[in-house]
Amino acid sequence: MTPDAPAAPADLDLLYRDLSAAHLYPLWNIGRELLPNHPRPRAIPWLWRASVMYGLAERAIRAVPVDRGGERRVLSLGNPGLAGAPYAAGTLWGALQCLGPGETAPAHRHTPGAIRFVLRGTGVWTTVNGDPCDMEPGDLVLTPSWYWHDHTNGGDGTMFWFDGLDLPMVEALDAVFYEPYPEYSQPAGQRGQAGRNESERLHRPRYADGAARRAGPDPSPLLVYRWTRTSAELDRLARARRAPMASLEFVNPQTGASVLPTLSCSMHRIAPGGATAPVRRTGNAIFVVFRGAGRSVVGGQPMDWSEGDMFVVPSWAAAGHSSRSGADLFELADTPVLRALGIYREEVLG
Ligand code: GTQ
Ligand code: FE2
Repeated sequence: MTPDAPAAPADLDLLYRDLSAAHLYPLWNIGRELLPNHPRPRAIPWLWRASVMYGLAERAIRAVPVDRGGERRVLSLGNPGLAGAPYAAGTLWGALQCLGPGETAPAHRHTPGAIRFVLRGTGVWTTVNGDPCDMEPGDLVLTPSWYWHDHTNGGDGTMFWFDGLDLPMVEALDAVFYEPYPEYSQPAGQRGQAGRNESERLHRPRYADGAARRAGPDPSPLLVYRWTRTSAELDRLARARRAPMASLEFVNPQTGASVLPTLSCSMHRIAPGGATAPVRRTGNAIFVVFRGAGRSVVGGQPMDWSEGDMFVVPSWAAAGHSSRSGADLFELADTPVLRALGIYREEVLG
């Protein structure tokens, strides 16, 4: 087709005015930001220090009770690139949750799925769809989408753990549902009694060497992965590989897929003196330092971290990790979604 002569500027102005009034946008004026050559997440690489977070959490314990309405004493990681949204990255919620002795956070359920990675303290259990799961440092506890859950501190000290949720993702899909449990909490009995930690009686933990290659629609039927097993598996992988970093993914024991349809959980053990090649991947990730100290370079930005710190690796930002003394890092990512949609990519650099 031969194009007509270009329109006069006045005609164009009129066209744009009328398009705008009709709520239509000409793509040719929107430009390339709609389809950049590679992902350009608004979230930036960022680190939250334990030395800052724990002090504030202790103050929150003294100042704010846990009950219906607030539901949880949670400090959410807010990425400075996200204009005040309480999200660690565009797709991920990350937070530090704490519960004082004798406190119970009320039971509820929601379509966003959640994971807990335990950091400090003892004596808390999370009851997941009627199954009280005891929590100890290094344990991973799952609360899949629409499962009832409440947290009880039956011990005499404060307990802290990392929460990860797919909340921003489910919100972007306009699929958030929420419901309070009809009672304040689910029946759970006391610690040490029978009828608790049932999922562990029925299923054995399973780990993928490196990363799960598959996503699946079903959450893992095993609700708790214990640190002693995870750590032993990391030792085994470290001995077999002799790489700067041993990595495993917690997987569904029945299918080998990531633990939740939307979220993957991994553990990395950096060998003393180890330094990994930078890698970039599609999808966002939150890292939680469980043990040790070290440095990560994320999108060219060096971040020195130590125990309890949390940091974000936004999609497609290259990340390399190193540690002089050795370190254990927990990682939460949205990889299963990218894999399920056929848009996962990764690239090793350097
Ligand atoms: O523990 O149920 O960090 O519902 C955010 C929302 C934790 C929880 C969070 C939640 C929870
Ligand atoms: Fe919840």
